[in-house]
Amino acid sequence: MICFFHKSHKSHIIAAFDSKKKGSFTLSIYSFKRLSQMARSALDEMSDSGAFLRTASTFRNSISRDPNSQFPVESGRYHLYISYACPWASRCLAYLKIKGLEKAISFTSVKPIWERTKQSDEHMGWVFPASDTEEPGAEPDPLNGAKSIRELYELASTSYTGKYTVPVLWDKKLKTVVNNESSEIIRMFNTEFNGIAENASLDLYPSHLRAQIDEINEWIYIGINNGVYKCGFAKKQGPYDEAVKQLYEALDKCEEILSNQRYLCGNMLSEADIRLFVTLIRFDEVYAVHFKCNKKLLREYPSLFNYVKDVFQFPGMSSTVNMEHIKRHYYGSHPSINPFGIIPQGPDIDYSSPHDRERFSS
Ligand SMILES: N[C@@H](CCC(=O)N[C@@H](CS)C(=O)NCC(=O)O)C(=O)O
Repeated sequence: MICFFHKSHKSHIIAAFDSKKKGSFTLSIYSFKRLSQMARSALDEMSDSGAFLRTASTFRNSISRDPNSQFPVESGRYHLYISYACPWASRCLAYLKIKGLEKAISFTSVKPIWERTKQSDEHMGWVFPASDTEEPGAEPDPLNGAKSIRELYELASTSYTGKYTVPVLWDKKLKTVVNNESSEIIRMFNTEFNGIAENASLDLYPSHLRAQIDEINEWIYIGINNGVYKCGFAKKQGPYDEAVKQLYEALDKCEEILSNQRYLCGNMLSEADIRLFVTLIRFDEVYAVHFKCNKKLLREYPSLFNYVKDVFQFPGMSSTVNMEHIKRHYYGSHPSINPFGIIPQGPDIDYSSPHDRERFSS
């Protein structure tokens, strides 16, 4: 789905174009009264029909191998701000680790639970700990001494009115946000840094698979990656029911593909797998309960469950999964869904246990 924004004086209009129904351009038009000052949090991204609608990212620059570009590849110049809780940020961290970019690109994780970002308003968002020891896994901002991700966006642009999301790819030299859209950051990490990446030969978006990866990404994004959020943030039964239907159709389709081959595009790991993994690893621990995705658990899909363990055990991947941050974030940061912030104890799955996926390797 592609969303087009029209900014009028009083409201934002979004026309949603569903590429699956070719030709039906104005599938739906939503009047965004509540978004008239732009969404400040995912919890506000709601259409009048009670469906969750994600707004587009704002900073869309690219790091390039071209030395004359605005953001050229340079070891040590860029920094990735993440939350271990966030699936979109985690896919960037996964690339950073599995491509061997740790020496070239530094990274910092924020605290898992959203807090007030300013005394002067009510905004709740990502904040840094005050010290290295306050929150294991999270660190104070080493570059700008910022207290929150919001502060970074405000440093980068005085006129920014969008959401204060992670990931943020930061340029230390120009002191600005290069890009805050994970689907673009992972593509840069895959190719642009190959001159300095320790694992440059790993190509997760090879030219012969690009069309297939793009096609798979689209229905997995709609049905699963964003689909779980549509289940969880729906404010009416109809949009929830529709999101659940799409989610389980997509999961069933993945199960079928993965019962015949090791990965989504055959027998090599690709971008499509990393994008699916970050949602599936959160599924039974969080989405099944918190987002009401409980028609079937991941553990009840034999191929998908073993596949998640397989990807988790790919060198570098397990270090990108901090289940404590994941659980504390979701259950602790959405009071409209879980008002008392109680964190369920289970199921505590061991993703490092043996899997059966090697049978597909030649
Ligand atoms: N399009 C963005 C989405 C990132 C995103 O939604 N991040 C969430 C965390 S999972 C966030 O930071 N939300 C802050 C908020 O909603 O205020 C991407 O893929 O990079």
